[in-house]
Amino acid sequence: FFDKIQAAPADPILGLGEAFKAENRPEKVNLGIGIYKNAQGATPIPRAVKVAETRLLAEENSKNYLSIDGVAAYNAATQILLFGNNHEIIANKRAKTAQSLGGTGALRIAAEFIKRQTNAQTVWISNPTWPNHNAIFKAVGMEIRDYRYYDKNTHDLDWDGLIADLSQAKQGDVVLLHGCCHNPTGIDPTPEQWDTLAKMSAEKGWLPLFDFAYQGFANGLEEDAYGLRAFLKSNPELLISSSYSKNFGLYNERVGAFTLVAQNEEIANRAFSQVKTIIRTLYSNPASHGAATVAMILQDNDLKEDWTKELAEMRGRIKEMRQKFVETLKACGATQDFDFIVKQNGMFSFSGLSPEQVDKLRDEFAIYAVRSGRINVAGITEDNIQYLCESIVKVL
Ligand code: PLP
Ligand code: TYF
Repeated sequence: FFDKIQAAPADPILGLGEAFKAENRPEKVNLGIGIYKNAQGATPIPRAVKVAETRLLAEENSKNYLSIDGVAAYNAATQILLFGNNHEIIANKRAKTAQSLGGTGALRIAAEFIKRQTNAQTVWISNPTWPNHNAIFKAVGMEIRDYRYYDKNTHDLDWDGLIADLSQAKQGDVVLLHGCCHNPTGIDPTPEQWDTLAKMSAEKGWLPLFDFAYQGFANGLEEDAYGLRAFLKSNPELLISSSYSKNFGLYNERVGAFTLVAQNEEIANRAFSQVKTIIRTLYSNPASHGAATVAMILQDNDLKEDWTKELAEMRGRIKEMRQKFVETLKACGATQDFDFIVKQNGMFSFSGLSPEQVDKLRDEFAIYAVRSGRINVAGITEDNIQYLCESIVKVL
């Protein structure tokens, strides 16, 4: 049965992690995979998570199955993070949320739901994007079109290209948007641009799908929801994938959520019954621990406050490293202008390094980055920044 099977290519980002682990040179620096790292280069468990986990362990008295859509309090808390307190959608019960296996799991639920239950044939995805976006929609057999996003020359959003390409999206097409902290470019639309896109979507009749994997990493939990909330004003239906891997540091607990917003409660319930059928045939019901942890934090004022504070610390460290990175590159003699790096949001920066320069950084200096030139700014520390910048300037 198996002898004719061809080997699959490695995931371009996860594969890099394996290579980094096997790297023996002690000066090695990992700017590849998108995980947060603190000033010591560690990926910590947030304080509030540790407290909640300890409490859960003491209080938990059954391992009974969760329902298909997971922990109810978690799903409710997810809607508050997305829409804001007291939003009309929550009062009118127009949204339904299912706990999922990370943001990836939520995207897969979304793709299955779109393919099986709507007439959409085509999904528009930014170019570039997180590689799994294309892979997931290809897996369910949808047609993928890309829209321009990044302007190499200005290191900024290619707004004209984006509008020109999305003008071709037809009524009923799905348009995938990064909620904030676009992966891999770090460039997000401005509030005015979000407003324009939201209006365009409503006029054209797209089905927007928001991928929200970095809420709180750009400017704050509320601020980062601007784009989504702009869309909610004029688009009665949309889909959202949430991930708590980064903002709660719960990567390996696999916590995310799929949310469906409909015109009214009756439609939302009917559509959501099909979502539950999809989940049932994928994994039946989700695991409890990560979602119970998030729910406990978001329902407890003190824990929530401490988590929000720690998230602000993470965001602040990344911003500080962006600034230092640009300054140190200059001090090391870089002649190019890298000021654009300071303006980008979240963990990632499109550095402008070519695939050949990235290869050279790895081969000659044990510095690992994605070949697209994407670097994880959170991987920069006081200890490695000088070596990193000297090496980059040599490669340039
Ligand atoms: N969407 C984007 C844009 C991401 O960068 C990631 C990365 O982790 C995900 C979704 C998936 O997140 P998760 O690890 O929760 O599956
Ligand atoms: O882009 C990143 O680095 C993160 C982590 O298949 C990631 O989003 C990368 C690849 C992948 C899953 C997660």
